[in-house]
Amino acid sequence: MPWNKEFECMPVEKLQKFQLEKFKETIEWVAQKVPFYKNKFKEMGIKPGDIKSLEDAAKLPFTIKEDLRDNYPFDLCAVPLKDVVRVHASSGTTGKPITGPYTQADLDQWTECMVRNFWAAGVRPEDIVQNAYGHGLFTGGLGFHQGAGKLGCTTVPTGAGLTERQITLMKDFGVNVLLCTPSYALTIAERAEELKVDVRSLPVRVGIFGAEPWTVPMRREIEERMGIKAMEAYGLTELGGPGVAFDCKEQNGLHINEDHYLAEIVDPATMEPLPMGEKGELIFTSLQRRAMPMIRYRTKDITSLSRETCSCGRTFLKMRKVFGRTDDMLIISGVNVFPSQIESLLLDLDEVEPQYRLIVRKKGYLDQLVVQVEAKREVYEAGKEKQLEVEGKIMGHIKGNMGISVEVNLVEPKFIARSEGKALRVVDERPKQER
Ligand code: DLL
Repeated sequence: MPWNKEFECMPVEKLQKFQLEKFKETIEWVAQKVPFYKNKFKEMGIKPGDIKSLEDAAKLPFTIKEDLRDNYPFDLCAVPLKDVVRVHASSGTTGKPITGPYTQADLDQWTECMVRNFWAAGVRPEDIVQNAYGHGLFTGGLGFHQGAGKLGCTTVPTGAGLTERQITLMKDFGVNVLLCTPSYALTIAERAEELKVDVRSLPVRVGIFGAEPWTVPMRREIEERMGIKAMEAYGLTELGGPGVAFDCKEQNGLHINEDHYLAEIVDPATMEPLPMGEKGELIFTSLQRRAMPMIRYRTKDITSLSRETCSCGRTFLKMRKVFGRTDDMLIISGVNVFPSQIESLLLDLDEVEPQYRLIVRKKGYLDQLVVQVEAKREVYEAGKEKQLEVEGKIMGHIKGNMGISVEVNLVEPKFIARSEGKALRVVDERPKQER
């Protein structure tokens, strides 16, 4: 069976018993093997034997990205390097990268999670899969590559970029499944339109997109333009990469691979656990990873969790689509603003392309948000008066829905650099010390 029905559909009580067993093993393992955790537990007066329930997670310290940076490259490793068979890394935008080492068992665990992701998205062994995630240190390329191979698909490892060649191969090979970031999917769709290739009439049927926040209207846009089902993948290097959570046919929340990851939601201001259903910061503890287990890792991703009976039969918790990252949150006129909110509003309007950037500037003491968005060709060519009218309409739409005043800067089609990986949505022009 390519998906793991035993675990994916396990009655919740039994699943939680399994989680507790693995949780205790992990705590014991890091307390013995990782000086960083050994010292932290000692400082807080925690002994592995104190962990008696899943709720006891709340007694444990959090792990943050800076801890990984401070312990770069391998000081959080729980195994000797001779037992590490692969290292991925994430570059980050500042400072040192963080590393993701794997034992062979970790790679097998990851591959299994990827197979679950593919299966739930409706991908089958006879499919031809084009993998346009970056191959290399980034976990997207190799993670999906392993899963597709294990499932028995025909894999085409194009990597990201060279968009025309992506389209040619998609057409020539009769590709059924496309893997890339949602923003790159949009780039591919747009380039195909320019080349007069009708992606909608090609055999490509499913996309599995992730690695960056994207809204439901963006999903619909991609589905419409490519004539595919746009499914989703979620994950992060610190926890092994994609495969942490995945979409099922409902496209209504991502199932978390709970036999491998214990999820919590906390209030990012107080760090107190929040009840099921409330929106906050997502925290994960890995349950079966050996090379670099993570205890209560702060993802900075904002979402909520729900335990519901899903029509797909899976009992795994669902996380809502990620709303944004705590570090992407802007405060404009005292209102918390996430780029995803602006994206949803822009996609409501027919006059603009789904290509935008948010520029944050300082005006006096206040932060000012400039929404730069591409006009549709016909709007742009209709002249200045029409452009001003559309800018006014966008301002009004944002003010009406979010209560904030923004400046709108309508730009010519193709003005904004196209993404091949994670799109750059926010450009912060404020002086560093004032952010
Ligand atoms: O982006 C792993 C990945 C590869 C996931 C391919 C899905 C597909 P990192 O580069 O370490 O790992 O970035 C992790 O990306 O904390 C989120 O902020 C964001 N992210 C990942 N998937 C999603 C998603 C990979 N589906 C960070 N929706 C995470 C929103 C996502 N944000």
